[in-house]
Amino acid sequence: MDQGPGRTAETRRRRRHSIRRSERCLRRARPKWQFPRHRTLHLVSYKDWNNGGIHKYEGGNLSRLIEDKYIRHLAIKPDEPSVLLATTNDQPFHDQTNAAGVYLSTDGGQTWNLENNGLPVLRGSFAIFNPHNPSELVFASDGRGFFRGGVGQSAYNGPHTIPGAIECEFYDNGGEGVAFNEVDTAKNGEATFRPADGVDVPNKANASNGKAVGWTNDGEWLE
Ligand SMILES: [Ca+2]
Ligand SMILES: [Ca+2]
Ligand SMILES: [Ca+2]
Repeated sequence: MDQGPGRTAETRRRRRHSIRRSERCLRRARPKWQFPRHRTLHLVSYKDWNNGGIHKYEGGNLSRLIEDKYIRHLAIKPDEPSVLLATTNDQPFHDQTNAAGVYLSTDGGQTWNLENNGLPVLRGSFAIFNPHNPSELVFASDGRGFFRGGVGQSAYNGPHTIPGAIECEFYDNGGEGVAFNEVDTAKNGEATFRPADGVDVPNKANASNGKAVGWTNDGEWLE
């Protein structure tokens, strides 16, 4: 049906307006996403026969942290980025799985240990740090349900040399009930220092390292 010259002109005007509006939106949405060279990225390469494992991209360089090609998932401890948790998986039709279980590194991926104690199956979809309690691990097995565990105790900012002075605020990694016990679970003092822990660490100009442990109550301890 002939819509007449007026309708056609109106249609063209609307189309031009629509195109201009789209262009304005695109200009606004033009990506400002840049890839800073100082950004650290971890990459999991699953079942890559030549390059399988976990790679780290940092400062423009790519390095492989571990070569197990059955690593399926990686988690980074939110409050301690040097603590890494890697889950392995393999097809369940194998009589004997090639998955090795769960790897844990506390030194940024330089060394790894298998932490499979208590796990009835080595295949897993993922293991993560509980966001509400980063010292607790949650393992999602492939076929046997979920399991909870804990990150072992390890030196914070260590290893430390003895004899020598060790700052109280450098108590061990491991969390509540493992490396320390806090009666007042709220965090007093410097909120950004080891923020996941309830240990109270005020900034003090006259304290060694500029920090101390304060607000101690009966029954509280740290290691
Ligand atoms: Ca506290
Ligand atoms: Ca101190
Ligand atoms: Ca306290």
